[in-house]
Amino acid sequence: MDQLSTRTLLSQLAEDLGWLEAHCRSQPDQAAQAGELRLAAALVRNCIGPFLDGQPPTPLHVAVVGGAGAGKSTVANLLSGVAIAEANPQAGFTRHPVAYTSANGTLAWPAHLGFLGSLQRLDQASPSSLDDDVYQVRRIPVDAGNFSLLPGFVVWDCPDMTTWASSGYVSRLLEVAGLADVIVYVASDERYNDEVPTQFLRLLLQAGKPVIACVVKMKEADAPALLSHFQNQVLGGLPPGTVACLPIPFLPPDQLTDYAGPVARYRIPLLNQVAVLGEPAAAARRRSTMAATS
Ligand SMILES: Nc1nc2c(ncn2[C@@H]2O[C@H](COP(=O)(O)OP(=O)(O)OP(=O)(O)O)[C@@H](O)[C@H]2O)c(=O)[nH]1
Ligand SMILES: [Mg+2]
Repeated sequence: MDQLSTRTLLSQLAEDLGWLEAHCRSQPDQAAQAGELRLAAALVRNCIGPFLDGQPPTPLHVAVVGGAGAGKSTVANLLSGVAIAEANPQAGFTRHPVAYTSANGTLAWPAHLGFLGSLQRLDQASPSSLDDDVYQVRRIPVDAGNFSLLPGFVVWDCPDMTTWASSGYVSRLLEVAGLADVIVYVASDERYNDEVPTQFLRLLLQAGKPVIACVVKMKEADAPALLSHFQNQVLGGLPPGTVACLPIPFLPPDQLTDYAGPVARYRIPLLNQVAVLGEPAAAARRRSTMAATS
């Protein structure tokens, strides 16, 4: 089959899934199915489509997801090695996906129409609290004194799925979840067992996404017990696919932005896990695509 007919068929499939999703949204008890269909359409648009289109495997995409205020933007900063994402005490602050990539890194976005669905790329810098169907890309300066982002990766800081308002923007999160080659799931000490983020994690695991779970904000002394509880109570009831479960205790504010300081103890294991999942890039992308089709 030539490339044009493959693209036409895939756009048709994504469109049909979108039609089914809209149908489910109009039924009071079909919200979960609507979410599954939205993710399926995102997998077709952003993962299967670019693969069949012969797009290069890099950059690989890391999506940071979790409940409102869990610490996603903080973890996106840890991954990036620079305090560039707006961490904010207001739960539900990040309202659209923001991609972080190193200034000299490759940024070969899939060229065909339909990439990231209805999300438009912002052409000027805006706060991540902008509540619109958009995404933005922020370049991390190479001389920012950071350890730089892992080469070949883009980190996506995503909105939540737990606030009342999130029903208006959860589709933005699902769009990037479909794109992701690696999921970093952030669970905070107080809310690690909440139902909504746990069901969302289940959906991603069912879709075959490899997950690195970060349990955050606990006292350092409580980390082993909390991690074991999270593994038993939460991960124990979910499909396999969580490749690592890492603690990131609550750090004093001044340590949070000193990426060479004590935070490196937590940052480096996280980077190592991401790097392992991306090696080699072509195999990682093939794995994402195979999982999306099964
Ligand atoms: N001091 C300190 N503050 C933290 C730590 N982790 C998270 N925070 C704070 O917790 C608040 C929420 O963190 P964010 O990273 O913004 O959480 P989020 O998941 O991105 O939140 P939303 O975008 O609102 O869903 C912010 O004020 C962070 O500065 C930590 O280890 N130490
Ligand atoms: Mg945030």
